[in-house]
Amino acid sequence: MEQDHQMTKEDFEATFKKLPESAIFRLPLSLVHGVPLMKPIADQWERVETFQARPDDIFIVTYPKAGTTWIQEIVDSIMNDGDLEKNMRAPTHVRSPFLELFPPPPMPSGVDALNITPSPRLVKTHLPYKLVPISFWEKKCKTIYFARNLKDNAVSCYFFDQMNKSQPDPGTWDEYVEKYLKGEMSWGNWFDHVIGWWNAKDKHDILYIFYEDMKEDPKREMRKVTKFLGKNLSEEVLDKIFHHTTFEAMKENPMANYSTVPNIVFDQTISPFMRKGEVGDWMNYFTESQSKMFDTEYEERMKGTDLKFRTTI
Ligand code: PPS
Repeated sequence: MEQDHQMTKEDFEATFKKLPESAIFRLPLSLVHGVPLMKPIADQWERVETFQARPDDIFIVTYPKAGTTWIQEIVDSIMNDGDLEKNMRAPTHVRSPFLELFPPPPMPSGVDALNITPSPRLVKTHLPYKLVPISFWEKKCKTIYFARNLKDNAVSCYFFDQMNKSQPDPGTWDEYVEKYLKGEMSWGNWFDHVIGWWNAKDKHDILYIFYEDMKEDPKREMRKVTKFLGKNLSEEVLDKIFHHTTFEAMKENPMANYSTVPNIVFDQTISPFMRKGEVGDWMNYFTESQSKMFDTEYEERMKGTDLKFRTTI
């Protein structure tokens, strides 16, 4: 079903072109309860905080660049019982609106888009556990947390921040790794995020899964998601979903590759949204000393948790 809040790429572009670049692009981040967020989110925080969940909402939660779009496509496919025509109804951000996003009007905010999305809604958020609207838990919504290892996550963020003008300028890779480890990033520190959600997983209806596991054996992980969502799909349907959600298929799919976002915002000539989709790409960018610095911080920060990540498969 087409949804009312779908705007064309041209509408998007026209809106951005009307505004001075300095008012919308490369803005510094603002703190919300100690977490750095994009300024428009901080300015309209009350709208996020008071967001009303519905009991059949499915929350898809990630740290940025952990593979959100991938798990969104998988969840939508499962919810459509493998009827992939339905996945082609609209781009990812319309099928699964981004709760805390506030693009310049008249583009709808995530909250406005969600308010007119029919149930069951697939709600995307990058919020750390401590910032989640209370209504999430009051309504006992099912939540899928998709996590990716620190090093690949950092590389993916670096390339994204170069092409995505709504984020602060990433600077050089050497500058970026320092900032990344300190958590001076949109949505804050990677450790706080992955550990916060890990600790929450037994208190709520949360399925915590990993990018690396999904790469290793997609159908095994998709079966976990299917079961968690209370669905029962045949192997044949799972096969279809597997083929539909490979990196190669999604890179070519205009409803999944963000080609509907104008270049003025996502300049995919700098770096494509579907960049590499691999585990271990970090080895192409980290120097030995940067890798050691990350390993040291990882050991320190992960002490006392049984949460484990793999940086290779
Ligand atoms: S965002 O902007 O936070 O929503 O971005 P997000 O979707 O979380 O992350 C984008 C990265 O996920 C990779 N990706 C995939 N990997 C494997 N298989 C599939 N199907 C897939 N779809 C997206 C995408 O390539 C980005 O990772 P990098 O490492 O940059 O390639």
